[in-house]
Amino acid sequence: MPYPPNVRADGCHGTAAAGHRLTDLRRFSDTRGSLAVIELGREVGFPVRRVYYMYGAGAGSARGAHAHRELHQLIVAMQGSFQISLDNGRGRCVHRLDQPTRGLYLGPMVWRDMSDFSADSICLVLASECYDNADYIRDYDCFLQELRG
Ligand code: T46
Repeated sequence: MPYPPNVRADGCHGTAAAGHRLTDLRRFSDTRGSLAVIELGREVGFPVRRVYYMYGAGAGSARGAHAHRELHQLIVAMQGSFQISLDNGRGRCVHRLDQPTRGLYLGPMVWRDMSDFSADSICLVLASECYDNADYIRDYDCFLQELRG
């Protein structure tokens, strides 16, 4: 599945957690405020079949700790900020999402750990598939085995 044209690699080098990309969302700002756009074929390269969001993070909250076998996702910090650590079995990197105009694309087989949520954070996720528990790999050793399998 190709990346949309304006999606770029950032923050990580070489093989460090390949399978993800940061992308800048189009923004239209005027005296009324700002409007950001996520459109198929531009900011997102997969048809969106599901939208969910996380909010109300408590101090020390941690989420993720899994990878997906098939799922493609675009993650945006709509408000506030959080940290996301990525691992593709060959390299690792960490991003802090803190802008509503910055999206993080995650492809299949990337382990993610999310932490350090600000209390006001709202994390929006656009997903390529409906919820399927069988798509999750929640054991890190199994993740590595599947990568090498
Ligand atoms: C991911 C990270 C970034 C549903 O019933 N439907 C859904 O679409 C989702 C996403 C979750 N759930 C249920 C399953 C669990 O009982 O909501 C509960 C919490 O889900 P989970 O523990 O998977 O949440 P996170 O924040 O650890 O992970 C979520 C996504 O599940 C995952 O795909 O990549 O956000």
